[in-house]
Amino acid sequence: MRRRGFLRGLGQAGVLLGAPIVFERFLPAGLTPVALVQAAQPPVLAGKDPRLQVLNDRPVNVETPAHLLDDRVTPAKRMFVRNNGHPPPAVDPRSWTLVVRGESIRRETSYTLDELKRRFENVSLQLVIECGGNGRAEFVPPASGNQWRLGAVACPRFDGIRLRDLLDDCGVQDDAVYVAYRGADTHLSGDPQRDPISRGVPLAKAIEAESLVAFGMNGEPLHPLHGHPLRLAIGGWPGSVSGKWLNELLVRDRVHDGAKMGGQSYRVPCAPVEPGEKVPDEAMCIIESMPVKSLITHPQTGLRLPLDESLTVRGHAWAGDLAVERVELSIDFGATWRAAELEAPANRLAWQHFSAHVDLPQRGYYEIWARATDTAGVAQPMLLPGWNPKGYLNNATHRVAVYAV
Ligand SMILES: Nc1nc2c(c(=O)[nH]1)N[C@H]1C(S)=C(S)[C@@H](COP(=O)(O)O)O[C@H]1N2
Ligand SMILES: [Mo]
Repeated sequence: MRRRGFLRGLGQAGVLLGAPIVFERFLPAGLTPVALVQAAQPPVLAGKDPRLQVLNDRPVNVETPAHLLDDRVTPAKRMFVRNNGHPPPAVDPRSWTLVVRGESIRRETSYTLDELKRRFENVSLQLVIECGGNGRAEFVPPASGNQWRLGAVACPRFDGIRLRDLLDDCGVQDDAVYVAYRGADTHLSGDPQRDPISRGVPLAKAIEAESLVAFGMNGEPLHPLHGHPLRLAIGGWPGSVSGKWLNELLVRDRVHDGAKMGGQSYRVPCAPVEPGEKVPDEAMCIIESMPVKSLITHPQTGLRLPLDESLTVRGHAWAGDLAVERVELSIDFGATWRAAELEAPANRLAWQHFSAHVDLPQRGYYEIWARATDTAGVAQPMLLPGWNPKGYLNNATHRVAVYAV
């Protein structure tokens, strides 16, 4: 029943299948189109690499296997998708408006997309968007929610304007504390009064030069699943602050209290807890900067490599609001480490590429481990970081299996 509502009512089937269902009126109630039945074949998402892994189709949540994140700039077709509700049906960018309002705004103002593009300086920046729950699948005891493994992270180049230029245009009052978003997606319950998600960042983060209101990605309009025609792109913080299908900005005189700001959402215990412990809401703190992390994007785990062939290891590393100072690799389960070549980021809050040549001494099974250290001297943990009820912030070292044959 609910699935039928999802397919019929909200026109998402087109997005999922990549084509309208021509005889949709004859589709029996409750019958899922076979192309969407995971067991039969992976669902096809329009414009997406078919090798992405679908974790959930209601709402749509899709992750990218690590080896498909090898591009320096993540193409839209390989970017993970994290939806909390149902995306709006096809939108007309010409009639789209963004309203800026809230207790701490001087002049409530509405802009068309065209006005945003014409009136403010256009900038393009590569920014890391990583879901706060990336890596959740590894927590023990398990945490509920999408069982993301490694691939809820991407670093595309966003095209847009600076959020601060827009805020300046409306005038921010001295009592402003937080800048929050609302989007045009709808709550899973179908209740139009409820936002699927409405989060934000403190004013200081909102007015950083890298906090963007983006109308494009990699030189193209945003993909429908990534927020077309407008989204926030705020690097280094949990992806949930980068609101998609953006149609409202709220300049608040308090910490924003929208959907998924409170309770246990995107919050971790303010002080460490025992695995499995119940933590009261008052003892949970909002996640801000994401922790230092790295991902090996080549080779693909499980590689079988002739012993006489040299192995190139490649990947990316990022560190929330900070930069990455070094990346080290180990082929002996962490007994010894060797520095990899590490490049500077394309811009602040972009990920950094690393590479190294690795020689495997004899035939057999190896694991390549990667460990990044940020500019504050904090390194990734070898095993799981602090357990937390919702399974956020897993930045354990990435391990890739290689067989020398
Ligand atoms: N309007 C809206 N914005 C949203 C979301 C959403 O469900 N609705 N999901 C958020 C979360 S939790 C993440 S991790 C990022 C994911 O961005 P992507 O789907 O473009 O990869 O979008 C964020 N912005
Ligand atoms: Mo997320």
